[in-house]
Amino acid sequence: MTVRMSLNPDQISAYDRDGFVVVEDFVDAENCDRLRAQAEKLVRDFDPRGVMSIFSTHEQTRTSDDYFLESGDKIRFFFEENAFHPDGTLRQSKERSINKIGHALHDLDPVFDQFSRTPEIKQLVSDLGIVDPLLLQSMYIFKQPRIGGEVTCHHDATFLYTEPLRLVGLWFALEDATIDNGCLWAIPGGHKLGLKSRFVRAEGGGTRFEVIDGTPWPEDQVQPLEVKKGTVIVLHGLVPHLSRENRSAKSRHAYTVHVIDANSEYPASNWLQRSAELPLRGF
Ligand SMILES: O=C(O)CCC(=O)C(=O)O
Repeated sequence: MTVRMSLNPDQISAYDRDGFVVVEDFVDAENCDRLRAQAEKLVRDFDPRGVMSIFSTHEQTRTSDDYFLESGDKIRFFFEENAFHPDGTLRQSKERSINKIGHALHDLDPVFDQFSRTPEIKQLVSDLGIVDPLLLQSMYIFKQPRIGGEVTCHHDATFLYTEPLRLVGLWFALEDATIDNGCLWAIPGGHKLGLKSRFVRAEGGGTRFEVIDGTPWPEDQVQPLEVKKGTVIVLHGLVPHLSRENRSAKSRHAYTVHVIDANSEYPASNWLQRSAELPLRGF
């Protein structure tokens, strides 16, 4: 079987220049909806009692959260920061409270596995120089109406570092993403600024940020990436990006997969680890 180039030369140049490329109509509506339905089913089957892990990109929460730390080879559910009353009960329905599901959907759920391992995606990451791909992590991000939390400016290499760095992020819009409902924003060319920090496992347990370059991001250069359902935004591991709160009445569902190269070393100090029972796989 021959598989067409997934990216044309202009798109590859844009990725090299900007650190990201927006590819419209990469996924058809039916496949977007199939993923949404499967995420809905996973949430329906999830019993939230006992799980008080509130996801936040603010470091204190992440640092203390074992539920998060052990999620690299599991399907786990993380709540919006504002999901709970002070007494620990949910402010609104479970379905409207979850921030994201992560981080091994692509290996443990058959629908996500199939979606994540198409010849088109394989070709796309190959077009970007990933020689021996491994699917490292996946996330289903809800960006709930009204309470969808902010994701502060970061690059993915902070969390998923490899040596040398070979990391491509794929962000699939499962619904239209607009400024109003919390689309991605990125700094074009910001991947050339180098690695800012690493999020690593701390020696005594928990995690810490190892700062490499403490200068702030040039956030005045950030640009909104408003995209239609079915678009994939391809992100270089070093490109700075963020998303703002969703205060609108519309959700903004997205699915992300991060791919690394088996020829690069994946450090044991990275926060995200797997047990030997579920080794990383390619396509
Ligand atoms: O989907 C979002 O709002 C942000 C996702 C993101 O930045 C990430 O997963 O690295």
